[in-house]
Amino acid sequence: MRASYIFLALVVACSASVPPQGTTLAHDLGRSYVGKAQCWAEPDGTGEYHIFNDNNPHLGGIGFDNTIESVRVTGVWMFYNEAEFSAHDPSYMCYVYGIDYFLNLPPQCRNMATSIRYACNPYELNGDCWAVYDLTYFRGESMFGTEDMPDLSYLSHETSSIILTGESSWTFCTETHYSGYCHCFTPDTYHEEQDTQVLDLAIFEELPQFSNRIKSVRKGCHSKSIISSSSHRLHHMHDGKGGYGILKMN
Ligand SMILES: [Ca+2]
Ligand SMILES: [Ca+2]
Repeated sequence: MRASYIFLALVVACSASVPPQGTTLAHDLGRSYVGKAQCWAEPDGTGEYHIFNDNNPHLGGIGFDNTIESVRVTGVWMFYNEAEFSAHDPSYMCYVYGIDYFLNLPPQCRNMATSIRYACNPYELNGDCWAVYDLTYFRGESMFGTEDMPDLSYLSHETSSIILTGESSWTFCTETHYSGYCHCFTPDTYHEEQDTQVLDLAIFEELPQFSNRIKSVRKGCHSKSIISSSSHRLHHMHDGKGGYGILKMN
């Protein structure tokens, strides 16, 4: 699988009162995380907080369930109403992205998160990367990669949402080894700059024509069929350093 990495559901958290724990994997791999989310239990960056560098499928395990109200993020972070990166009708899934971007969460996202997950490559902020999810709205199983992958069988070919970071387009195909019907997805949704850091991002929270049909992904644009980011977000806010989206389950 070379430079493609399957998301590991690591619990990596530290708090004001507990020394950092669980960061050894990054060191073991000779890498360090660039993705970061500081999450507070109260608005305006007040109250108890935890700093996350990687996914946490059960915030209740650190006594931090249904309480996050403000965040400061680098990278793309997903906040789910339920454990294991899940959310069901009538609840919400929220994403926040940016570079050292502070946000008081909007009402639908406050005191809601039960699991959180980072999107794409946690070791490189704007590396060319694709992430696929087996459910819409970035729920369920996930994997990401930084190179071609001729067979997305890890997700049982059930990709239903996609996030891209970096500047490269990626071509997703309905058959393995880049055959079948292929469509070019471009990271053109948001572009953030902060000092010398850049974050390019594309959000495809649904794949109406291709859900559960994608079987391979190849770097670059190898199709005349260009897929634009969908516009089904209930609400989205964007400013110079980052932004957020609110997705209502249905
Ligand atoms: Ca709270
Ligand atoms: Ca919840």
